[in-house]
Amino acid sequence: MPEALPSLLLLIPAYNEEQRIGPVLRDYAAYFQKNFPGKFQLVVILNGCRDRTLDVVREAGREFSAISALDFAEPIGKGGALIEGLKLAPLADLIGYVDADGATGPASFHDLVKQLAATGADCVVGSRWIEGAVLHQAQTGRRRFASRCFHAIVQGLFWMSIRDTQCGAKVIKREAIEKIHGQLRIADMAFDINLLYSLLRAGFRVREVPTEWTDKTGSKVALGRTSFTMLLSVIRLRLVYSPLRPVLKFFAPLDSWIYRKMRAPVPRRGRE
Ligand SMILES: Nc1nc2c(ncn2[C@@H]2O[C@H](COP(=O)(O)OP(=O)(O)O)[C@@H](O)[C@H]2O)c(=O)[nH]1
Ligand SMILES: [Mg+2]
Repeated sequence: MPEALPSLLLLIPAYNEEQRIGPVLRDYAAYFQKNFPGKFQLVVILNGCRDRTLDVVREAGREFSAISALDFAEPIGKGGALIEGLKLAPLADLIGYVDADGATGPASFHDLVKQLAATGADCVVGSRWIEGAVLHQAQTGRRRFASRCFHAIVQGLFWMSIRDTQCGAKVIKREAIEKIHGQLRIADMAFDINLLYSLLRAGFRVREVPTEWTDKTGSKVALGRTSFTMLLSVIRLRLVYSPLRPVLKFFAPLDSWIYRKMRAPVPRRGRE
């Protein structure tokens, strides 16, 4: 009997993306309909959008049946949206995610999927910071500087040796997601560190491969506030995996207060 073709679930977290997401959804759906032999599903995960993002996604869904939306009223953040989206892992063999602005094009994302099969890794991370990466439009100087400071801190705390943990394009095998999902708790932009560290701790192989990137205007990142909460989140995550873990409970009220003050999504309680 011939082996069944692998199926792919692509998640796109979206917050107030009415301006950027429409063409991206159509490009992805058309590309994968034409070029991907297995079943393809694209789920946009929205939360608390104050614009017409949901209508834009539904319009695209009427044109392409592969597209659907999950909408949450609460401000669960990009990480929270992905934690919810990853609960759909049983729907497919491979689960990936990209940003709503099309910074990673469909062919570049498809390349990550191919690399997963070619390298035998459990997770493939698109990277803008290793040799071979093609930056059609690089991030701004301030963002690149912040990115390298963050990388140095993350490397000092977790020793993962992944140069670009923050690129919005990743693809992971279903079994790996199912195994580590209970450890996902970071709801802000530092979510990726939580995901990657959990995968590595569980013994899964994470492979960083060069990708193509076209930075887009209209970023949702307020650099100062976002960097501060990301820093808080990675320190918090380090404590979760240390003998000092009980201290977190003691500081929980203060912790939640700071996240709220920063208008950032409060970390969840992990299930493990
Ligand atoms: N669901 C959800 N998605 C978010 C939130 N904040 C950002 N995103 C999405 O995360 C992705 C990356 O955001 P973007 O502004 O492009 O970040 P940048 O490219 O790093 O500046 C986009 O798809 C955003 O719509 C949020 O609070 N909730
Ligand atoms: Mg972007």
